[in-house]
Amino acid sequence: MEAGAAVWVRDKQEAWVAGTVLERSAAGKPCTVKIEVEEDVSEEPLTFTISEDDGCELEDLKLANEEDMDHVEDLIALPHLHEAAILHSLCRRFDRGDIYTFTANAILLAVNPFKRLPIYGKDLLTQYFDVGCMREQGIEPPQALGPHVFAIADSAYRDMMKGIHAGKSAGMGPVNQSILISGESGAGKTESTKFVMRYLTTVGNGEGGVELEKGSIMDRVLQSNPILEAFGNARTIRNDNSSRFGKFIELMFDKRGNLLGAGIETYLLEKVRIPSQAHDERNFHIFYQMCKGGDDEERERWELQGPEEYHFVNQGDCYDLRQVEDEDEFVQTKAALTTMGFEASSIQTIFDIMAGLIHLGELEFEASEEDDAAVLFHEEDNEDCLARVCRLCYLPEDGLLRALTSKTIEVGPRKEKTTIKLTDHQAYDARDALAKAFYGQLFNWLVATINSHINCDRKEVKASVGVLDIFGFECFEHNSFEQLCINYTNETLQQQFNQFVFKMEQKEYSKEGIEWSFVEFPDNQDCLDLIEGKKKGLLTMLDDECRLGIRGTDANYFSRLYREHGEAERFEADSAMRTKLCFAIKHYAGQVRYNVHTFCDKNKDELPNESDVLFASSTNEFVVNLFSPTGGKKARSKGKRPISPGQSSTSTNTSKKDSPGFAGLKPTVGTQFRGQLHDLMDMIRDTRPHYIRCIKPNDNAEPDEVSRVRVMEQLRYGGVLEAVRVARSGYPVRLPHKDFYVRYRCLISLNKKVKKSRYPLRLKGGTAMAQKMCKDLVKHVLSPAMVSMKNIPADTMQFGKNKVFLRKNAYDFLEMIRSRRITSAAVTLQRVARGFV
Ligand code: AD9
Ligand code: MG
Repeated sequence: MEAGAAVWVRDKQEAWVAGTVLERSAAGKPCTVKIEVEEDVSEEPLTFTISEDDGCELEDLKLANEEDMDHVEDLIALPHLHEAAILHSLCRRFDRGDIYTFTANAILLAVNPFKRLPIYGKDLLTQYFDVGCMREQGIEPPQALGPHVFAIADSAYRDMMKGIHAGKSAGMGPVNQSILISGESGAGKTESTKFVMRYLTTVGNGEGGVELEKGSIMDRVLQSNPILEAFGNARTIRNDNSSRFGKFIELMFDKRGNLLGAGIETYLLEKVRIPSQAHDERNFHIFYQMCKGGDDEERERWELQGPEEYHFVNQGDCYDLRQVEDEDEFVQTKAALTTMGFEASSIQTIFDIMAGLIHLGELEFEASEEDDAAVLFHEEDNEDCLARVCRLCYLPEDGLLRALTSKTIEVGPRKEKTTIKLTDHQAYDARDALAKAFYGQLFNWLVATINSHINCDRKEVKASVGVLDIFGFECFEHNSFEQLCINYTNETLQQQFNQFVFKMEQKEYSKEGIEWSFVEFPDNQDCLDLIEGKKKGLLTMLDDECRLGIRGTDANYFSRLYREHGEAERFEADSAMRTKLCFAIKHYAGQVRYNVHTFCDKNKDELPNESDVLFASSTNEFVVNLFSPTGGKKARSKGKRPISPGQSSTSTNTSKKDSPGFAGLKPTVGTQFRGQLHDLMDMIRDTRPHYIRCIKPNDNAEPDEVSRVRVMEQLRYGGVLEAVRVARSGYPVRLPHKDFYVRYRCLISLNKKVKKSRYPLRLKGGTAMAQKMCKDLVKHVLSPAMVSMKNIPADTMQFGKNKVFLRKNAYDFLEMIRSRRITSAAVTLQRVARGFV
């Protein structure tokens, strides 16, 4: 390292700080570095020793890039590529308002600005589309547009269109695309999803331009967002608008790229939020919207006052959101339901039931003096309340009271049915379970109905773009079964990313015999095995415990877990944790401590067993259908959908692969969820993935504030550095030899000296022959053109056993000149046809 060289020095508070080498050093000799603390005030110079082998790649000291390189739009272009350089680049760009940065075009890093930026308007959207069109036609756009969420949506759309035009056999990769959005809670996944959807619905609007007609399929697809957010999002301490369910939206297009419709699959709604919320958190938005936003008539009908009054919505002691007013949101929710095509009577029933659930939380019980059985507390008040709940939920009063205070069990060898009374504690549990089940079924029905309104005829569909917005990684002070499932999802997604970016690349290169230096990547397979392993995974062991019925307990489960996994690398449970029935998992994104209390109940997710009879006796057909075994089917009748709405949430669906948790009984939540996740991953495997990795710059949701340590953590556990390395050293495009030859043979005229007859239209012979012809074509035509026209070196293409591997720049160049060639040939043909030539 030369004296005066700019460097980065590892730092606890700032992650990396800038410094300058004071004295020239040689390998093995000490190197003195002066750190630039604010305003160039220097502390004591720090001394580093550089060993023979390390060169400048010391653990705590890295060479900095020149200043003008800090703003690169694609991290691949960073000359010195390490964590410090990536972090610095992202932070400098963020300071300038450039929140988006590419990694090899296929991964977009998005740093949440926590403020509205003027970068999502119609004009800019159109510009991204126009630039995409120009590039497709081989025209260099007059102005370059930077990395953007619209750019990644555009490239997914264009890859899909290329696939449609080329057909599957042409080796262009899968036709269907997916955009996988990941990041911590509050990092910006849902916002990004909405921008992607806006882009795709707009460009899929055919002749219609950027204005979406009210009630059109595009408009309806977009209106699914406010509905799902009202019923499925809530304020948490991490995010005011936190998604409490995961979703995969598949947008379907015809052969011309027009949007035909969409299908939505949802995952694991956090129903436990209905009866209880942590401090500073809220229940689902819809309850506050109704309490605050209903007009006089509605409030009278619902008998609702402010949300402070009700147990189910006041436990977090938090009633407002920082950036939006619930009253305004309610107007939007209602408008969205109408645009979507929900009938007025259904909308009224949904809101009635919501209000009924709020009142259900007010029902209180006490132990009767005679036999300790649960009876209504303060009978008069609670009888009014019971009547109110029953009016709004369309349930018979005696039936509801019976379902909350008694249960039927089978006794004796003949399994005779007998009814026993519940204690007051059990009555409260029954109340809460009923509220969760009601809400969960209603959410399922909403998703199913939305699906039926945005559905399309599958016969017309040529390809799709799927967008995945899953709940972000979570680590609270108290983490339960929900967090385990959420973090399990994120592990699965991270593994998909690893598999695509690292494992598959490396496998493919060695299979094809491509020269390539291998990159280490953070593998999380062992963590997934711990959670979902078939025999002894956490979820399987939980199912085993639940199978024991009342003999299965959380404490037993914990003991078995500890016996089985106590020594596992990813598992931890020291004695202090064990006394509290806690264990920790070392996730890819950090260690999370879970408490197994309530795991069994949550996994079983049982309804009070009187409730079947209760719901069947409802005076309202809607409620009866909601809980009938075929509930939600009505919404399905409109046509075929790729995703069945019955599968749209936790409680109704089973995977095609996994057998139910217990033979003959309702599958457990864990089993269903694992099945759903596996199905999702199977589906994604058949697509070409595009990634958006959202980054949260600080934990306070503050604009213009960056915690470098937090950003670095997210870069590190997301494997961003390794992904950049792989992308830079890798060959993202690969075409089978024959396809490569057929595709680029049209460029032989670039070299006038080459005899056309040497390159026949069709290739005869086997793979070896095809490889030889491709090598010839590259050597004599393509490489010389690349070098002379764009200064692209020849090693940007390599020949594998079956395929030609291309770096991104080589591929872009070839595509550009090929498009030009095809366009000019078409013009000549037209001129000939019109008699001009
Ligand atoms: V969670 O896992 O559902 O809890 P998300 O979905 O990752 O989380 P979300 O998209 O809801 O986070 O973003 C959190 C908040 O950040 C939003 O409510 C906005 O206030 C803010 N945000 C995110 N992205 C942008 C953006 N591109 N521009 C402006 C943004 N604000
Ligand atoms: Mg979200």
